[in-house]
Amino acid sequence: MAMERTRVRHEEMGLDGPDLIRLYRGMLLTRRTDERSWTLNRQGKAAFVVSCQGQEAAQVGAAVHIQPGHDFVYPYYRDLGTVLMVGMTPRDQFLSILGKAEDPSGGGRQMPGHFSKRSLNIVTSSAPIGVQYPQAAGTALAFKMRGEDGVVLTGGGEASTSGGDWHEAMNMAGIHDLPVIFLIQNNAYAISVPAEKQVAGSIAKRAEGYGFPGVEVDGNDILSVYEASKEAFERARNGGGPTLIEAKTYRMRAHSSDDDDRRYRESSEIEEWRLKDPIPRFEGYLEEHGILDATQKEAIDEEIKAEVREASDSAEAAEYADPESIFRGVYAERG
Ligand SMILES: Cc1ncc(C[n+]2csc(CCOP(=O)(O)OP(=O)(O)O)c2C)c(N)n1
Ligand SMILES: [Mg+2]
Repeated sequence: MAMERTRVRHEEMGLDGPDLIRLYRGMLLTRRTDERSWTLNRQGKAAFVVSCQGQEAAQVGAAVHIQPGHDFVYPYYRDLGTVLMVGMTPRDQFLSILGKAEDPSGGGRQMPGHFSKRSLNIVTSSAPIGVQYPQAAGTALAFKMRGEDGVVLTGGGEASTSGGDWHEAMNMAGIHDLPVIFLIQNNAYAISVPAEKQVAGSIAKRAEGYGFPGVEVDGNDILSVYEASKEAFERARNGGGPTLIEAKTYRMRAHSSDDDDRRYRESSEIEEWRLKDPIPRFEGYLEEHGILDATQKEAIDEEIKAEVREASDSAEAAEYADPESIFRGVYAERG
């Protein structure tokens, strides 16, 4: 009797080798773009940057399910991996942090991390934490009223769930069974405030009170995020309503380029989490299953580094935003 080979984890999820490499490349492109952003900051060329290092799995594993230009995305400032996966480019990121006129997010006049690109239905967030949530629920309501099968992905950090906006949006989503996914990246800190001083109980379990499913996943394991998000997207697209996903992860860099995290956390804690870095962790999985070897890994990294370098050079060479444009979109212009 022929023994049937037991299917491995990714096969159970319907993923093959090329699918896994796509996820891997998404995370690596995010990491290299993020690293380059820090370099541009330290060189004095980019005034301010926000980093997503450590959170790539939580972002890429969910964003891969988005249908760009059809679904809507309401990201938060740390969602570089999300927006790159949906189709923004490393050049878009560099144009933004360098204040260049071509920046799609705000013509070089918007605070970095406030991602937007109209063609991809990526909607800019405002600076106050959590305002994206009611907007996302509203867009999901529009999809529902029009009878369209679009899905809205929104998210933020664990501290964004302490504000009223999040609860109001969760309630609306629950009442109207809206096609919206709340992806909370619980990265253990809100600037210097540890999660235990910010979050009461479990975030994931709060969904039950609003009448829809909530799941907690290992946010540093891309396959766990992928699987939970796949189910959430299918449910939303098929009229089954919202999902809350709490991805447990860790912010490996300081809050922003203006923050000194040595003042509120031990470097040993960061080192511990580095061992759970989602990228080497996924490399281990890919190697174990014969999908990636050392030579291929190096080739992919070289290719991505070259892409990022080129994007950075091209953004540096682009024109700065015209200072005269500062009031555009803010005040009415004289006719
Ligand atoms: C309403 C409001 N309060 C405070 C701030 C200042 N602020 C900016 S980011 C941040 C931390 C948010 O932490 P979290 O939601 O966990 O996201 P993370 O930065 O950790 O990814 C705070 C307090 C703000 N922008 N808006
Ligand atoms: Mg946080």
